[in-house]
Amino acid sequence: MIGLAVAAPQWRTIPQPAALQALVVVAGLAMIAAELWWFLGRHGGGVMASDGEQGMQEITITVEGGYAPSRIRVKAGRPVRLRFHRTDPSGCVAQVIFPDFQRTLDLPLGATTSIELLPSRPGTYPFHCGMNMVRGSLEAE
Ligand SMILES: [Cu+2]
Repeated sequence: MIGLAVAAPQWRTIPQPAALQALVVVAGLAMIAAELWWFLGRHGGGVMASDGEQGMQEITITVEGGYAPSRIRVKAGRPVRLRFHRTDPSGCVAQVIFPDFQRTLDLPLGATTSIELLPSRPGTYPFHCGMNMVRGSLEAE
């Protein structure tokens, strides 16, 4: 029976005031809500692409931590040129994928890279980084 002597408990419960417990719970829930909003929510109403030459709709998207703007509104049935300007060194955003168009675009750091797409029908066409963590959408109306 060696080593089974009663040792002092390593953990003891320190009671906290109910108000403090409630505050921790509320703060935690608020952070979860903020995180869901950040990753899943729709931020703002989207930015309209501007009209360029020969009916081309154009917009420049800055790639820095995310896509800015991330929601791009265009008119359906007309070509769109998206110019991605990547300033974010993270390899995460080195590639942008357009699943509905079966297109992939490599984004060299510090450069602006364009892609032309034709959203033939109204709808929302998502795009995302290579790991599907950074997301945006093309909304054709
Ligand atoms: Cu990524």
